Amino acid sequence: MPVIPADPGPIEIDPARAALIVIDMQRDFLEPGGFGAALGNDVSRLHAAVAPCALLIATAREAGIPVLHTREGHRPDLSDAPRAKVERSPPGMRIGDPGPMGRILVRGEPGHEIIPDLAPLPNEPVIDKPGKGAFYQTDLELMLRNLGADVLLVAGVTTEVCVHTTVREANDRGFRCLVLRDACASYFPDFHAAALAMVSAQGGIFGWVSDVAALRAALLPGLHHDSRTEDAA
Ligand code: TIU
Repeated sequence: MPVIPADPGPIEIDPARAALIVIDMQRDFLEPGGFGAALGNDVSRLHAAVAPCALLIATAREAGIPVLHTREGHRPDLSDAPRAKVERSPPGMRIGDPGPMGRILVRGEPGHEIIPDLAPLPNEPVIDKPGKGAFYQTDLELMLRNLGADVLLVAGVTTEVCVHTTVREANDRGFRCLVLRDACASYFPDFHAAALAMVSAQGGIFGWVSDVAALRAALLPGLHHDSRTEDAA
């Protein structure tokens, strides 16, 4: 059984009982003119997670681990968008307002799509969620129970908002969560670091934290080039 080095300690993962959840890697958060920018953020800060996410997704696919993608967004009539959330952005840049990628954070618009580098395969579920947590008002838990998953690999944006909320929701539902630090990103580097520290503190109060290379080496040992072996030879 693969064992992944992690904080606060190693975690054993059965690929047959695991699922990867990639959170909200959408144009609306990663590209200029979308929801993230409308909230006043420097969206370029999220780009560091793209290549690690791509390698993570490839690793899961190679290891036979189901990949699920989430998207944050609302119905075109905004009936599922709470007033408190809509009014958080300045007028003209609110959810539903027109922007360079279509109506901001609205399902079906170009900005709502997952970035092309991380496009889901046709057989991979995409879960549309109205909130920050991927379990709130979605069928994600039903899908995970049907898959027999009890451990979740979690990546995406932003670390302290949608990733954290989802990990907290999953932890309370009895899923073990392994967050891949380099496959997550935040508009605030300090918050990214603090959010990861909060997951693994107190003996792993919300879960475990590792990185994509460590996970890949454990799940796909045949593909792992181990320089230590070479050094010893
Ligand atoms: N604003 C921010 O950091 N995040 C969000 O609004 N949504 C997600 O994290 N996906």
